[in-house]
Amino acid sequence: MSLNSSDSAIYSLISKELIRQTDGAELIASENYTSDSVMEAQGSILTNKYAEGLPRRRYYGGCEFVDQVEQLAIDRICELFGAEWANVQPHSGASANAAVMLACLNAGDKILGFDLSHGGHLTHGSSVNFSGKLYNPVFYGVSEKTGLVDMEKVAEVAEREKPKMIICGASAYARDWDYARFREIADNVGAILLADISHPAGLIVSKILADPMPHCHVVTTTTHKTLRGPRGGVIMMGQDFPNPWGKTNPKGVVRKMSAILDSGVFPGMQGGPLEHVIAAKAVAFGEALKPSYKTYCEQVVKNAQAMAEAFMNKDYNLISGGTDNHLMLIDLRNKDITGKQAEIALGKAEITVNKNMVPFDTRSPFVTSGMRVGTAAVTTRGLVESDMVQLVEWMDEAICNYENESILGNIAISVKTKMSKFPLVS
Ligand code: DSN
Repeated sequence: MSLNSSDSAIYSLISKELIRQTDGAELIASENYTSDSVMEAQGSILTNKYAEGLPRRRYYGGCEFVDQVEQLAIDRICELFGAEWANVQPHSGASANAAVMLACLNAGDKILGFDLSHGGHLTHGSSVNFSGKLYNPVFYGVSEKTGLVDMEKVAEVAEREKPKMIICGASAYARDWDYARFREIADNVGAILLADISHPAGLIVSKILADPMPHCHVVTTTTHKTLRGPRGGVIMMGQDFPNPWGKTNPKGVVRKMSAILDSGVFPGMQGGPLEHVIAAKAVAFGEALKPSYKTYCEQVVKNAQAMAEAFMNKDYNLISGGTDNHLMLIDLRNKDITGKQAEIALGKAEITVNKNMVPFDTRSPFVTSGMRVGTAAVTTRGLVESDMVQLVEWMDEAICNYENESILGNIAISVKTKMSKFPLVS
């Protein structure tokens, strides 16, 4: 029976969301549009299957096909990143980080992460998150002057605090990372180095940004941002290695890090893996292995740079003065508008962004002084540099007239007309 016949309420809401996604310009930096093939895999009968364990080592029968699905996902992500090992079961980036921390840390251990209010992520030690409640977080941030991660500060805090884990990576940072320097700092204090590359993952595999694999002990990512797959997470290692704590298995053999991380995911953090999502991940990884994906990622960055320049030409203050990746963080304080007001006004103009704290922000996370904008999704729709300039024109008009419903309505019509020329999925 079709969904429309069996549950018209949900069918109707999905239809409305389809129209919302089709009509608007999606500039939330962490979102993207998957292909029809990814959605077909995710919407498949694999959702019916329990498969606790790993390929060929399950706690349930009937896993012969999901074993092959999961192995393909593992093989493809390893090929994509040049990784020796991967676990594709984490349900999200947050779950991936939780599993790594569970595997590598004890409650109360110190972790050093990028401050959430400077662009970091909740799971890198925020006091309202498991990572800040179970572990003992200390932070580094950006320099107020340059907006760049202050590597001197990273080294200084690491030396002073001797964390067990150092986390590099962010949710709202427009620049590349010096993974080699982070590793040096981690080695100096005997810390495990975790890179969370959820945002720039696609740009890393496309060799546009620096590669964390040779430098970081463990790498996590989501699969749905620049990677353009289904919502989910992955854990990887460039090279598997014996655990530094000398943990042994029941036979007295020192366990590999891969075994410890695998058990951090299951049974540590999760139960049955979502094999339908893992199938969709495999499809997305297959797509990312094609040359056309690299072309897409190159366009994402060209679009971000065109958009950054257009904003700066209109006197917008971009943290760090530009972007190396797919996103920019904009301090709106010189425009006399809060992040919250900008998000609402742009929403009325059919342009979706998120309000975001900026470094040294004095407003709360519910109000904020900034907004974060990204180009991954609109690039999937087919927009190019000249379209970015047009979008900035409209965003600026909306921000300057954020209380004028009629102007916002007119911009919405222009945005819809434009976006109607760019089909949603392929
Ligand atoms: N919510 C994601 C983002 O927007 O970056 C991170 O979890």
